Amino acid sequence: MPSPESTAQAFEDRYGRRPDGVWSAPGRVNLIGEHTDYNDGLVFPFAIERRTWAAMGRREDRTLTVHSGAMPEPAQASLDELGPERFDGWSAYVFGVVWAMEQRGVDLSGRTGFDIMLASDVPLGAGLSSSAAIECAVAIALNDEWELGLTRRELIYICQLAENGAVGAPTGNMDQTASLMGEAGHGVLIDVRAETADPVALHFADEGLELLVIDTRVHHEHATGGYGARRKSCEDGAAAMGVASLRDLTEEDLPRAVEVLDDETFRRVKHVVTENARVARTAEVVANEGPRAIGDLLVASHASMRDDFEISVPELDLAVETALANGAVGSRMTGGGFGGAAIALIDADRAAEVEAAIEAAFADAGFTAPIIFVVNPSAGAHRDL
Ligand code: GAF
Repeated sequence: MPSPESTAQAFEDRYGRRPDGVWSAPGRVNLIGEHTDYNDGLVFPFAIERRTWAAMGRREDRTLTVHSGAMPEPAQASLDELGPERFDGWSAYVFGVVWAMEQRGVDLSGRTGFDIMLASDVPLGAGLSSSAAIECAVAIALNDEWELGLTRRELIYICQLAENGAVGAPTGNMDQTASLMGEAGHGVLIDVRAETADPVALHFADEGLELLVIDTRVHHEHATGGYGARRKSCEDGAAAMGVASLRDLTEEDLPRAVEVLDDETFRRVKHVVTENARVARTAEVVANEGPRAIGDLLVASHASMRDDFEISVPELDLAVETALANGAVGSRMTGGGFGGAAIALIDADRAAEVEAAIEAAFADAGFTAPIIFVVNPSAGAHRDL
């Protein structure tokens, strides 16, 4: 497993000098609130202990370089020639942040470049936000190195712009918000429209609970495919209902929506509207009754994604069904869908049993073996060294 010190050492081995510092940002699990963020809605994720570390050192010229143990080739760019069309593959997550800073008003003239060494233990393509972890680690590192004084809120928008404009994935900003605003032992209750991100205590262990992640290893891609199509359906649904965004609708509007919208658009809209209500309810229930009481909300969220938003896959459904059949308090797919991971809230003393049951069910179905691990609400992005 990488650490701040091992990342600093890797930087030194590669560049022949110590880095100026090491910064890190976490991946996230979304407890509830899927595809609500780009609809100005409510989301309730938490930062996890798996992180991306960025060891950074300033250079004297205007060159930017990035190395990563996970990637065979290093990448290079120049502060004089930044633009999404110049970024190749994974380096867009790094150089895209610099480009996005410039787009949002940071003056790059007179600044010098940097070298970066990245290391990460956030699984790639598992729906745990490995991309936001890179963006946010690089953003907070540059904020310090260039003494920009940008707020976390501004860094959220910069990292989202990197994702949308440089990587080309039309996402909302849940992942960047969770990574930058997460706190140990807390979820982050996000209201995208109000631009708030409030910590809510999430003490699973106090109630003898654990949150399992079941990585189905079905890879997904948000820059192409279904994610953008779902976003477009939501925008079409809002326009047909005469509102600026689906956040303007409540469950009381659904009888009118069923009249106005075609069946598919209605079901997309219904998911978002009911999911916003489930997020608000989950935050209330967690605060008043504790996490053991949120199981039914998680299960209803999964059903809505499976049947109405149609972003689940058989592996995710099997993980959720098997977890529930083996006593999970609640379970749902997490993240953008079309693959990735499910979560299951379980009694800690049943963890081995639930894991074994899911592994056996996947083997019986002929699916690739899942990777299952426990996550805890953890600290957001920060400087380590
Ligand atoms: C992905 C996106 F990046 C988020 O912005 C969010 O829309 C999520 O899918 C679905 O809730 O993680």
